[in-house]
Amino acid sequence: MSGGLPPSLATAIDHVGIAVADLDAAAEDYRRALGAEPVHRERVESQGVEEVLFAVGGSYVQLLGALGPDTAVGKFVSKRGEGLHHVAYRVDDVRAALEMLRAAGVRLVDEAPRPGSRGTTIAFAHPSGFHGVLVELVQEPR
Ligand code: V0V
Ligand code: CO
Repeated sequence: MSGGLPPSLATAIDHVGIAVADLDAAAEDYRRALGAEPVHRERVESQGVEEVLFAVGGSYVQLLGALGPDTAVGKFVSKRGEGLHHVAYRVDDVRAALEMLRAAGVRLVDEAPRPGSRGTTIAFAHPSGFHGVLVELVQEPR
């Protein structure tokens, strides 16, 4: 199935981001439903979010609470309600992955990598290129 295609973009699903209205309440619901404690909690001021992470296999579920109404997640929750906010693909090199998307004609949100949580490096591609789903690229700390 590789005829004519470049090397694949990603190595795994890093996480699924879920926008929630009340982070503490959502974290408790997920804790009970998944039967697992959260593995990480962090405020990422530059993205206007606070996250709670649950590990599932080698991937995470990322609950996202908005730090204010004018943030990406704040606007999302008020317009669309709680739910799937983005799918994050794990890549070896965010800068190279952004170039691959650009070469494929995919509309980008970020022209250059930015800091994410856990010391990761991240970048976003627009939902229009992925049939309505916002896409994040994640490079783990080296
Ligand atoms: C908005 N729209 C979305 C969407 N957010 N569609 C799918 N998935 C989303 N997450 C739709 C919205 O319903 C509207 O559709 C349209 O886009 C314009 O909405 P808007 O509220 O005016 O939004 P924009 O255009 O101002 O911004 C949307 C984008 C923005 C995606 C460009 O949210 C953005 O830059 N996101 C990247 C940063 C981010 O999301 N950070 C939070 C996660 P209609 O009504 O026109 O049909 S931070 C994170 O994950 C971290 C730190 C980490 O993992 O480490
Ligand atoms: Co994310």
